[in-house]
Amino acid sequence: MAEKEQVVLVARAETGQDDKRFHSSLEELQSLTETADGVVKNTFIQKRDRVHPATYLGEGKLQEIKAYAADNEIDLVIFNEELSPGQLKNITDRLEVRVIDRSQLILDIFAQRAKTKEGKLQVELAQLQYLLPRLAGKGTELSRLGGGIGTRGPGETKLESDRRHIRRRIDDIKKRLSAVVKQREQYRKRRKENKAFQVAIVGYTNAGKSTFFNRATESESFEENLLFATLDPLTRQLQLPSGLQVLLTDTVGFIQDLPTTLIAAFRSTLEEVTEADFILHMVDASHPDHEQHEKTVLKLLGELKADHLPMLTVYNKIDLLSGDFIPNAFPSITVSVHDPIDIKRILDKMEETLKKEWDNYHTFIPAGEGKQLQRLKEESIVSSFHFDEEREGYVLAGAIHPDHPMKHQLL
Ligand SMILES: Nc1nc2c(ncn2[C@@H]2O[C@H](COP(=O)(O)OP(=O)(O)OP(=O)(O)O)[C@@H](O)[C@H]2O)c(=O)[nH]1
Ligand SMILES: [Mg+2]
Repeated sequence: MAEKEQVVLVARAETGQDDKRFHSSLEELQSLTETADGVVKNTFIQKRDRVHPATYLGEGKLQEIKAYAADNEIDLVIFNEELSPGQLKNITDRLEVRVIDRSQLILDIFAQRAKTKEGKLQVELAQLQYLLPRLAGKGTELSRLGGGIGTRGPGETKLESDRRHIRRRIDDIKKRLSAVVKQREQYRKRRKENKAFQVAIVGYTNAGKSTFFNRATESESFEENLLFATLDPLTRQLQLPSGLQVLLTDTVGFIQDLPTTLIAAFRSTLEEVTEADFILHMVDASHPDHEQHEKTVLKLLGELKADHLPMLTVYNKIDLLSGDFIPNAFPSITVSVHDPIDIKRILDKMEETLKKEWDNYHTFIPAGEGKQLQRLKEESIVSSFHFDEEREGYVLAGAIHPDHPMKHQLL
C-alpha cells in the first residue's frame, strides 16, 4: 500500500457564526481526509469575515502555512470551502505544495467508491467539470495532476489533464450516461408495472444504512466506518413480518455542503428515492450533530421532491448513548441495528406506520382462489386470516395501499 499523504487542513472562521456548526464541519473535513487515506498533521484557522478575492486568506497566514508545510514534509493542503480557480492557482503558487478544496476531496472519495458503470461515469463527469476551469493550461499546472488525493479517477481510468481531451471526454460521458439512464428508466418502469412496493433507506453518511440493509436482507452490501461507504444504490427484495414483499434500496449517504457539481451528478443515483413509496430515514443518534444531520437530509429530500412520502425515522446506534434519547421526529423508533431484535422491531414499526397510511379491508376468498390469496399476502398487510369451514374459503382482514389495483375487489 502507498504511504499515506500528510495533510494540513485550513478553514476560515467568521465572527458571529455558529461555533458548533463550524467545529463539526472541521471534524467532518478531518473524517473525509482520513476516508481518502490522508493523515491530518495540523489545522490552521483564520478569523476573517471577508474572503480575500485573490488568495482567500491573508498573506501572513499563507506564509505561516507555507513554513509549516516545508518543515513537516506536508504533501497536501485542504481548504474547507470551495476555492475559485484563481484562488486555487494563487494559493498553490504561494504555498508551493499541492492544494485542493473540500469539493475536490469529496469528489476524490466518490471516485474511489463508485461501483456501477453509471456511478463511475457520473463521478468522472463531475470531476472533469470541476477541473476544466481550474486548468491554467500551462505545463506546470498540469503536472499537478500527477497523483494523490484529489487527482484520482474512478476505477481504472485516469483523470485527463489536457483541455481538449477533457472536453471530448465530457461529451462522450454525457452520451454514454444518457444511454445508461434510458436503460435504467426502462428497468424502473418494468418494476413499477409489477407494482412492487419500494422502500428507500436514506440518511446522513455513516448513519448505519448499509448495516441495516445487510442485516434486514442478509446480504453483503459494503458496510464500513468510513464516510460514503456506499455510492451506488443497491436494491433487494425483503419480506416484512406479515408477508408483505417490498423492494429495499440502500442509498448514498447525504452530507452538508455537498459540491454543487455533485448534487447534479448524483441526482439520478438518488432518483431511486423519488421513486420510492416509503422512506426509512436513518439517523446516527449518538452523533453530537445528529439534529443538523437530520435537517440536512430533510432539506435534500425536499429538493428531490420526496418530502411528501410517508417516512419512518430510525434513530440508530442507541448502544453508544448513556442517557435517555428524545426523538425529534414522528413517527420514529430508537434502535441499534447491531441488535437482531431491533431489526425485527424496525420491520414491525414499518408495517405499523404503513397500516396507518393504508386502507383497511375485510374480505372473503373462496378456497379455489389460491392465487388471489397469495397476492394479498405479498402485496398487502394481512393482519388476520382464518379458514372458514362452512363457507369453504378464507376470511381475511388487513390494510392495502389506496391505489392498489385489488383494492376495489376487497372493500
Ligand atoms: N455502535 C454501533 N455502530 C453501528 C450501529 N449501526 C452501524 N454502526 C457502525 O457504523 C458504521 C457505519 O455504518 P454503515 O452501515 O456503513 O453506514 P451508512 O449509513 O451505510 O454509511 P454511508 O454508506 O457512508 O452513507 C459501521 O462501522 C457500522 O458498524 C449501531 O447500532 N451501533
Ligand atoms: Mg452505506
